Amino acid sequence: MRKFYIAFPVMAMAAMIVAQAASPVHSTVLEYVPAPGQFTNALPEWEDGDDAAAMATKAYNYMVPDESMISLGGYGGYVVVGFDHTIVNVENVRDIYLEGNAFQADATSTRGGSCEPGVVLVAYDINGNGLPDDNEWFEIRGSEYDNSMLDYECTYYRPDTDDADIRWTDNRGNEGYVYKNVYHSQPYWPQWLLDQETLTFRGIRLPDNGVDESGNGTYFVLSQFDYGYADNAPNLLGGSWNDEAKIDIDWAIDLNGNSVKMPGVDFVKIYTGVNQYNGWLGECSTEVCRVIDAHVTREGSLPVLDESVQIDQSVLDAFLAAYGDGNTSSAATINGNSNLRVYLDPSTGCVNFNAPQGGTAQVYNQSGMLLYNGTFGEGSNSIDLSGYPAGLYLVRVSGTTTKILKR
Ligand SMILES: [Ca+2]
Ligand SMILES: [Ca+2]
Ligand SMILES: [Ca+2]
Ligand SMILES: [Ca+2]
Repeated sequence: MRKFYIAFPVMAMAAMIVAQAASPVHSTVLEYVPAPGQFTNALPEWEDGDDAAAMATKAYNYMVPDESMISLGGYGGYVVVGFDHTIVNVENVRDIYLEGNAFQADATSTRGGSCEPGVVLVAYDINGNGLPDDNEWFEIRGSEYDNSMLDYECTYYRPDTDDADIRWTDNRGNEGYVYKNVYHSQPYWPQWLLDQETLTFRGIRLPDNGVDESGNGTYFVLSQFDYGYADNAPNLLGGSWNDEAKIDIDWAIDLNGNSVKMPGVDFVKIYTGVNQYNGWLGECSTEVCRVIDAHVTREGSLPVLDESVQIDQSVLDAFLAAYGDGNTSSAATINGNSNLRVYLDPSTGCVNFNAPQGGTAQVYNQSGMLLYNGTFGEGSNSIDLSGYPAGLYLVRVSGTTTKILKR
């Protein structure tokens, strides 16, 4: 009898493991915050009473079971998805397949048609808490990084009525509108965020990619960028997953723009990267369908994960040594171009660095105001930020800038 009781749970567990085999497709939507747009409240549909959590669940249901799509609205609107396993960074291979609704138009000589590039960030769950923490995100450096506005910020203002155009301003002195159009009559402001007077999104702003090829506003072509974005290339090429719709985890960079070797990815964030209004087409808005681990043995609507792909332990060790433990609270970053490491010691409020030779250092606040300017000698140095309020600071040491987050 005893043997029976021991054997039974073992069998049950085996059955459970089969049922829970990892899926290459994202298993959850952690956050869905679209910017205002003509598909906001429609993809997915907002219904009376839906709050942020309900909308995240709807976003997941649209993307995965329905194999449909969600829209992120205008510039900055975003979605954060998670997986039931870590997507492995395989050397020299694109690792994550991003389904969107981009297509190539026939009537243009341009490479493009409807491409609405979304910027991609990836996170590895360094502290293992099952959530993407702020310091765990790294941006995928796409082909347009050098042509982009970095540290961009765009604020939308809640309209007085559902029919009013929605005004925005940015931190470069620009302003504009997300215009209401005749094709989409629902409110464009996320209805579960009506208690917010403004919505502010931060990131990089990609260059405009829409061109009115007709010259009279009747035919717009949204061109495709070379690589590194969501909703930027057709999903399929010759019936197979298009490599141009995939990203390589090796394109990840830190806040200095330096390359980061990540062992893998647990979370993906995508936001609309272009802030452009294209006439009757409306605002550029990234659409996202499924986010998929590209290491599969079978593509299609029921892709199968290639379980033989495993994390490179030496890459993981090096990554955790650089970004784990004490660094998790100080947002330290590593300059990949030299051995210079500039980091905040949270206990003293001092920024420390070890310099191979003397030079000059500056500290700026987030608005670009110079707070400190001085010289330093070879060896270990320290700049005291303890008197400054919490926030983001740019510390420039011999011409290399490090972002320091003071909590
Ligand atoms: Ca890779
Ligand atoms: Ca985490
Ligand atoms: Ca769109
Ligand atoms: Ca699109």
